[in-house]
Amino acid sequence: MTTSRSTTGLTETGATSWAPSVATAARHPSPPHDACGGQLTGLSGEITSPRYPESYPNDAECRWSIGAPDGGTPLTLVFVDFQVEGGQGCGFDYVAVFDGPTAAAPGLGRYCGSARPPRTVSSTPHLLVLFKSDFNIAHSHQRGFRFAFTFSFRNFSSPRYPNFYPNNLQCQWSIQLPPGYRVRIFFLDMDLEGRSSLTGGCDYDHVAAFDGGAENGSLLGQWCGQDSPAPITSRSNWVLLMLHTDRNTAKRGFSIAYVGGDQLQQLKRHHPVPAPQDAPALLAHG
Ligand SMILES: [Ca+2]
Ligand SMILES: [Ca+2]
Repeated sequence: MTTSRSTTGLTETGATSWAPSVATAARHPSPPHDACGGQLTGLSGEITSPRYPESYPNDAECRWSIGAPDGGTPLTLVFVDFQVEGGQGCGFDYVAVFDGPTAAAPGLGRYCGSARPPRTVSSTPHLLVLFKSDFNIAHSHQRGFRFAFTFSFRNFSSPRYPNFYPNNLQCQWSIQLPPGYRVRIFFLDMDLEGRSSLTGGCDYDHVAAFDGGAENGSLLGQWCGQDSPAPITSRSNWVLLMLHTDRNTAKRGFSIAYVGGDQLQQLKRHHPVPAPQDAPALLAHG
């Protein structure tokens, strides 16, 4: 059986924006090098550790306090890349997340090493992300981290994820937002059958994203194996994601999160973004 639904995820009053949340970050007074941290008041944005993806400095202490200026709904935090010096109890370098505007709030987790922290949802409209590094780095290169925050993440994954996906799939997910919005997609996990050794291409299993909501739209990218693409942003308000699998060799699949961004890049109002009514459409042919 075949079903097809489109998701209209955001309303016009739920304006989100990429640039303002970063542009309005007020930096703490800090040493001349590697300023970090700040008050983030946008509805969504992305942050990286100092010097990312080069090694972060020693003796760093960064505090990102994230929250909508007039309250709102819980925040979601997603780490899209993570590599911080590990150690027993994360005693050397670490990232800690607190469920409120300061480090006095309850801790939600303390992370180090190269395992990406889990998706975090606050119970208040505020989160504090604290990063500390000690006086040295045990191993040569630690690239640090990149995380995204928003009030409106949606996510989905391949069929049966994280178990092996079925063979002979032709799945599509249609992400449609109101006119004027763009779709920002974060790849949280990807494990598909690898490239062809003959052609070097994603000939067997692959996921592809098309701008414009149709297969004849412009290709935003095509991935396979253990690719870990940087986040992508559409030019239109409609993205079609397709998963193709061939007749043998299955893997874990993929997990993706997305959010809508306002093309005008102006944050006029600060309403929280209501959750979409429907999950993305899944079109699977057995
Ligand atoms: Ca260190
Ligand atoms: Ca396959």
